[in-house]
Amino acid sequence: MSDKKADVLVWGPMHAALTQNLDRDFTVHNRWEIKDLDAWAAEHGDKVRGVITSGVYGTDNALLDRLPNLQVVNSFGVGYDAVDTDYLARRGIQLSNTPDVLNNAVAETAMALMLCVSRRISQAERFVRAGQWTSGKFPLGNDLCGKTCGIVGLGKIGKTIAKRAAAFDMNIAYFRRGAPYADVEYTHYADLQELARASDYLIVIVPGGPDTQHLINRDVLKALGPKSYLINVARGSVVDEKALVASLLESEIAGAGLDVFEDEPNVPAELMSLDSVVLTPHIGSGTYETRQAMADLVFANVSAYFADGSLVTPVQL
Ligand code: 8YV
Repeated sequence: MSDKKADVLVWGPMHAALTQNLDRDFTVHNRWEIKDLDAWAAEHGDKVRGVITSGVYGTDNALLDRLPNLQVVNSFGVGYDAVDTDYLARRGIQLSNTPDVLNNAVAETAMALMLCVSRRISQAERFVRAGQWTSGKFPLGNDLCGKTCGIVGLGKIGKTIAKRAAAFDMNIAYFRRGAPYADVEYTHYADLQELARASDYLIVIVPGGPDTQHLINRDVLKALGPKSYLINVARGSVVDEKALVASLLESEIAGAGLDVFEDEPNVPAELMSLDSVVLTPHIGSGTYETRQAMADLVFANVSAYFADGSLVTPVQL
């Protein structure tokens, strides 16, 4: 099985450490540098045994069809909704992701957005930079302390957020269809609108994909209410962005902190114009430490696969 110089296709530019390791140990084809993919596939497609991609790049079945000997896809990121897992399963292709190593960074991003919207940090900075402090007062914000943090998706990242929010003396509640989790004492809601109604901050951290498409719709936003905030650190697809824009324009909710969008990197112009919204460019896992750990974990998966056919963090397809 050991095949250190196996041909791998890298979908898009990657973390420098990962690029260096791949270049050293594998025969790398960089998809974004290939001028004529059709001609490339005709010449090299049958040699490629691995694909390295990310949660953002995903894959495309038409190109994977041209790789008849593909065995494994290694993805940089915990979410893999941009990869067609049914297609991989049908072809017996394995998949790995990078769980756990980014829990802290994404949870910190959620806390940052929650603090930013509640204390109007971005708006306050714009105020100072525009020289407005000398001629006016800045509006007050809200405490997090004593408020309810509603978590939609109490998985590993959701639990990490819960711990941090609890340290800010917030009440923690979560949505889960059916029974509550046995291992947590947070308040459980089996109904999403009820959780929204009870929440001052509704944090979205469920996986993307068809099961959660537009889970946060206009009704959920209306239930959240005019004094409460939406925070999305999951996937843009989970929130109906048109409904969110309408809710914000109608002041049905107080504001939103958004790290992800339906059509990244395009952000609706209406969101850009609202002071009640904080916008970040999908930086949830974007710290030096976490991206290094993700790069190392992707490489550990690629190396293990081509050494003995195993994966360190396989996705069950
Ligand atoms: C991206 C993410 O994958 O882990 C995820 O699911 O969304 C992010 O960590 C990463 O930014 C891709 O470069």
